[in-house]
Amino acid sequence: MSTSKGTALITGATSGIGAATARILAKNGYPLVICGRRAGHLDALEQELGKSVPVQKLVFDIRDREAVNQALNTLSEPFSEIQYLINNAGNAHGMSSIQDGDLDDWDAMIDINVKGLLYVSRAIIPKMLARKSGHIINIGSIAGQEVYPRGNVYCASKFAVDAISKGMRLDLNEHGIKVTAINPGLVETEFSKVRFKGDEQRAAQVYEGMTPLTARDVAEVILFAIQRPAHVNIADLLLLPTDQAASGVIKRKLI
Ligand code: NDP
Ligand code: 8X3
Repeated sequence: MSTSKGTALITGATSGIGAATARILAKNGYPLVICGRRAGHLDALEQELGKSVPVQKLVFDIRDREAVNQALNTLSEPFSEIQYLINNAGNAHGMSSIQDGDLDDWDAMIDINVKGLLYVSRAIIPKMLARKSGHIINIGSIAGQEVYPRGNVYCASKFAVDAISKGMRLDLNEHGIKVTAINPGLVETEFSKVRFKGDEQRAAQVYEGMTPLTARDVAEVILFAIQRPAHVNIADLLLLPTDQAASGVIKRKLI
């Protein structure tokens, strides 16, 4: 199985936006490194996509710095030269007023959404620098552009992703590496189930009476960013459902 396309590494490929991105990139001939904690989900995705493109799966918790380095250092040809790094892994944990916040939830959001993204990036960037080529795509959020009630620490983690994307773009500019920030509004994935700790009813309320983005909608934009010519960089993009104008401004049909 040969392909002339660069390899893409996707964190959080076991569900939602990451899995949809893996599928669309495989369809377009990109070799893949798919990452996440749920080994069974990665096995199934590897089975599905491995028929079209070379696929390597890596099981690690992005919070664990040693595990990140160990996993990324095991990569061998054709997976060792990552051309596209898609920093997607992340979640919200809980939704409480700041005075009621759960410290474990806060740790999870900062450790996964911010520090995990940094650990993976720090491991991959040196090889991009050596080649003077690469493209980093960070999945931020509308929550990184505006703070909403009880979004506090999740919003802070996504504001951090926004700052990291901007910082990466400045520092990597002279090395010919592109940095893209894609900031979606409401996307129906496992996100709300994780945020509300498995409470499916509460999760469903988030999308009630409106049409959210699908993971595939976001994946299509990621593919579009990747497919731009070498001289074009989609730097920063806010992608909203038509029914959403701002975090708290959502057109809902009365049911
Ligand atoms: P999902 O819950 O469907 O996917 C989250 C992914 O992150 C999973 O693959 C999960 O894999 C991975 N992940 C979570 N924690 C860890 C960890 N500790 N180590 C490794 N991987 C981890 O949600 P989405 O697809 O919606 O979320 C993807 C990104 O999009 C996130 O960064 C999110 O903040 C962002 N986003 C989502 C929006 C939405 O409305 N859904 C809107 C804007 C941005 P596993 O559990 O197997 O480890
Ligand atoms: C996810 C979108 O509005 O639930 O980042 O925070 S939101």
